[in-house]
Amino acid sequence: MPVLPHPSAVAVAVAVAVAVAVLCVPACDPGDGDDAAGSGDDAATTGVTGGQNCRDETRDDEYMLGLERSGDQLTVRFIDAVPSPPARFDNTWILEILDATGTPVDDVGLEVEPYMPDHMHGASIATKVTAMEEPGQLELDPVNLFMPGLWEVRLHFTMPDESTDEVVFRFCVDP
Ligand SMILES: [Cu+2]
Repeated sequence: MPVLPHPSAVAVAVAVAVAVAVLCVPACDPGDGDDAAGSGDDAATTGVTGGQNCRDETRDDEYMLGLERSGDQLTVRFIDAVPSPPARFDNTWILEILDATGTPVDDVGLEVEPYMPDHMHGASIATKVTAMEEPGQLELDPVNLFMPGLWEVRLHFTMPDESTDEVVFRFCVDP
């Protein structure tokens, strides 16, 4: 008998949570004037959804030409990005791959994995990687960032000796 109230209490709590989540969609708009209540809702919603608002995103890289990120062995540098900065849907990037001494590297394999950490999904459109004439430069096309929010573009490298390295760029794309 004492067990009965618990499931119904849980059901009520879930129903309230769902109602709050639904109500939060318009209420969490950054234009909402109620700062005290609004900012709390914004923070919670941004964490869960990955953020509809890149202005508030702090985990992303600040895009610029020459932006570099390194793995254990390799450094990757942006030579070009179209569009610039990276944006929603299809992107074309030219990246330069450098070894630890800063020398361009040509003989690496690269698999590109766009991933949304907040939603735990990738992109279904595969990125084609083409070697450019310039030493160490690769064209990635398309890098498909189809959904607004924070994307990690994970670059999985395979070295000639079969060892692997990973370099990650993080970009938030607006709707
Ligand atoms: Cu997503």
